[in-house]
Formats: sequence, structure tokens, C-alpha cells
Amino acid sequence: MGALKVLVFFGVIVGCLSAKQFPENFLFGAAGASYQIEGGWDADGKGLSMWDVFAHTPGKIKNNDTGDVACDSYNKYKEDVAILKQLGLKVYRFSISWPRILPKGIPTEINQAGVDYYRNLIKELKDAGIEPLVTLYHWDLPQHLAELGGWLNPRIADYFGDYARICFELFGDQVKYWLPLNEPGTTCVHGYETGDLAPGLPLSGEGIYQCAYVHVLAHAKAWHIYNDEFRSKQGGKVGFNNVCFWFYPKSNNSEDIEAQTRAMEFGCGLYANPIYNGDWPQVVIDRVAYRSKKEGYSFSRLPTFTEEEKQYINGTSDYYGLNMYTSYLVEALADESFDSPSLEQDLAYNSTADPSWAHSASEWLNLDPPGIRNVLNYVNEKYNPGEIVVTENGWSDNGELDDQGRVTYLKGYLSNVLDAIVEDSINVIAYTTWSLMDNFEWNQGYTQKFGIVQVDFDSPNRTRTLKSSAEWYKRVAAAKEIVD
Ligand code: GBH
Repeated sequence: MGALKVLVFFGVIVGCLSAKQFPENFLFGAAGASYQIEGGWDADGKGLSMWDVFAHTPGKIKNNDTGDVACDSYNKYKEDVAILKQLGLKVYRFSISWPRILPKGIPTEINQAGVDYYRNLIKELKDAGIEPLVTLYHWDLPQHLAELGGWLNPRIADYFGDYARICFELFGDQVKYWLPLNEPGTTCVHGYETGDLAPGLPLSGEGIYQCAYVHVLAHAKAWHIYNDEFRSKQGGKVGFNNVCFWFYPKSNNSEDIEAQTRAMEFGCGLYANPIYNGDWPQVVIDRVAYRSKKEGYSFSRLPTFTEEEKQYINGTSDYYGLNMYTSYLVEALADESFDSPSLEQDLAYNSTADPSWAHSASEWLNLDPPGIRNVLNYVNEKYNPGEIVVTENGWSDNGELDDQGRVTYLKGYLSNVLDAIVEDSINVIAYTTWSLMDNFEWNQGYTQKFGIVQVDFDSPNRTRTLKSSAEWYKRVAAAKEIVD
């Protein structure tokens, strides 16, 4: 009897565990971005973007790969949608190429072929019962605007506002989830601090903060335009997006714990705090001011928001679009010199991977599934964003069809998303894995594959083939639970 009770007890426990379910209306989906998948770089009146120019510059991209053809989704979008449908996915995150709609980025000329492309794509999705989640800007800035100073010029926020308004007008009857800007953090660090992504400006210690300032203003402008001119008739949501990785202190000493705070606040917080709390994180304000002074500046390298701007930017997000991939351990470094400004010295930490974490094909990407639950809790507590969508999460390999590494990764991270929902009561409403298809991985070209669907880049047909992870993910989306 006793033994039977014990058995029944464990049976119930195991039953409960295996029955842990995603909410009934939770949306599973996949993501991609215009420059990485579309190709058609000069098709039908599209203007140049700064990524066309950057990728066409010899030496900037591995193997001098470009996005000229990429997955050819400009021509093959119906196949992409058919695959999403076949997998039972209910949300597709894609981005609009600004210069495909406005060839020079300015509202004087609207390229009808570009408008038609996105209208057709959206119609195809809706007909298949798939919700479009649309990023307005995933790094392909019109070259004309890059030449006007790009993300260093505060006027870009006004140009972006005009572009956003045109997109809301053109597509807002069909689109209910918008994200103005993809990962400002990555653009500002890699475009304007290190220079290894477009526009390739190594303006160490300075470009990043001006870029962050302009991104925050641009995001807020798009949100206000939607809020004032479209919300009442279209009823959609405009979210904030950034990449937010998890950092553990390497030891329990106070220096390393402070380094963890710096890591979170200079990464996740630099862009999120202005949007949710109306100003830069205090740690960042203090740290950059301190170092700037020691470096001999009469002002901080971090721009100051005026009171009017603080009011304008505060509270400009309807949901949080979280891009999350990996975790790091951080160890504090002491200030050594003040002779050249840099983000690295502002950060003052060393980051490493725990030896127990598996490593992907990408230098920076490690397997630490609990990291995503930590970040979800962090974001939820700090920014109180209401709804959260995990807008990117994924694993890179060499493109093998039996991609068990990706299955392991997704299983671990999705289990932690589920725990965040069920155990921590965090309101995660959707998850779009990065990415639907293998694609142009920026300065890594086609050397690292993130897709749950393989693309044959050697074939003019760009043949798509489901990987093991796609088959697995299909079963998860159907069961709304983590399956083996
Ligand atoms: C996202 O960035 C992008 O939104 C997406 O377009 C991209 O394809 C996807 O992730 C996969 O990479 O070269 O060691 O300095 C994720 C954040 C920030 C990760 C830049 C890679 C470069 C690391 N990325 N980082 S390193």
C-alpha cells in the first residue's frame, strides 16, 4: 500500500511535469530579416542600403559574400510562407527594407514594386493564418541617409518617423505587431564603436553613445506617430526590441558583482532604460561622466537628454521584443589608463564562457539555457513591460540536416521560457526562433547557419529543406509543450 502510494505520487508528479503547457493562445513562430534573406538588392527600383555598400566592399565580409541574392525570398516568399504553414507556425517576424519602399529613404518617392512585395507577403501570411510581426528597420539603412550621417545624425529620427508613418499607412490595416528598430545595441557597438558591421565606423568610445541617443529618439518618434495617428483605427502594438544577454559574476566579490551590473546596464539597459524609465541607466551616466572627465573632456561622451526629450521617450513601448542567445561570466578589470576613450574601458570587465557550456559555430554563442529565464525575470522586474515576445533565439552550426545541436539548444531554452511563464508568471506571449532559414549572417557571410530550414546557396533555386529541428519544432508547436 505504502509502495503503491509512493508510485502514484511519483506518477502524478511526472504527469504534471510532462503536462507543463504553453498558454492556449501562445504563438510559436520564426524570424528573419530583409537584407539577410530577400536578395533582389537592385530589383524593381529598390535603392541602395548601407549594407549593400558595406557587403560590396572587398574584405568586409567572410569570403566576400553578399546579400545580393541571399535566400532569394524576394522571389520565393510564397515558398517561405508555405513552409511556415507546414510547420504549424502562427507568427512570422520579418523586416521591411527601408530602401525597397523609399529608395533614398525620403518620402518624395515611394517604390510601388516594393510596396507590392510586402503587401503580397502579408496577404500570403494572413491567408495561411500566420500573424505578421514586422520590424521596420533591421540594419539596412538607405545609403543616402547613411551619407547624411546615419545613426550619428539626430535628424535620422525624423526621417525614420516619416518612413514609419508610410509603413503604418500602407500595411497597418493588416499588421498588429510592430517593432521599429532591431537591436540598437548591436548597430551602435558594431557599426559605430568597433566598425565590423555597417557602416563600419570605428569611432571608439564616442560613436556608440551618439548612436544610442539617436536610436532612442527614432524609436520614440515611431511609437508616438503610431499612438497619435494610427492606434485608434488600427489597434496594433508597437514594441521595443533589443538584444539582452545574461551575465553572471565570475566570483562573489563585490567588484565582479558590480561588473555584472555594468554588463547588463551598458548592454540591455542603455537602450531599454530610456524607453521604459525615461533616461540612461544611472550606472552608465556615472561611469561615462567619470571617465570622460579623467580623459580631459569638459562634457560626458554620453549625450544628455533634455527634460523635454525625457518626457517624449518615456513609456514608448507596448511590448518587449527580446533577442536572447547566450550568457557570459564577467570579471571586473581595474581602470588602467585614460589616454583613449573606448567602450571596452567604460565597461571594465573581461567576459568568458563557462567551460561546461557547449559552443556553437559562432565565436560568441554558448549554450546556457537558464540564461533566458534569468533575462526574462530581469527584464520583467526592471522594465515591467506587460507583454514580452521572444523575438530572436537560436543556434548556429555548419548547416547539417540532422542538427541535433540546435534541437538541444531549443529544447533547453524553450523549457526555460516555459518555466518563466508557468513558474515565474511572466507574460511571454510569443516566440519567434532565429531563424526560419539559413541566411546571410552579416560579416560572417554564409559560414554560420542559424536556420531550422536549410537553404542550398550553391543552387540557383536556393532549395529549402527541413532540418531535424524543424520537424521537432513542428511537434512542439502542435503539442504546446516540450516534446522529445
Ligand atoms: C542577431 O544579433 C541579429 O539580430 C540577427 O540579424 C543575426 O542574424 C542573429 O542575431 C545571429 O547572429 O563578432 O564576437 O564581436 C545577435 C547579437 C551581436 C551577436 C554581435 C554577435 C558579434 C560578436 N549579435 N555579435 S563578435
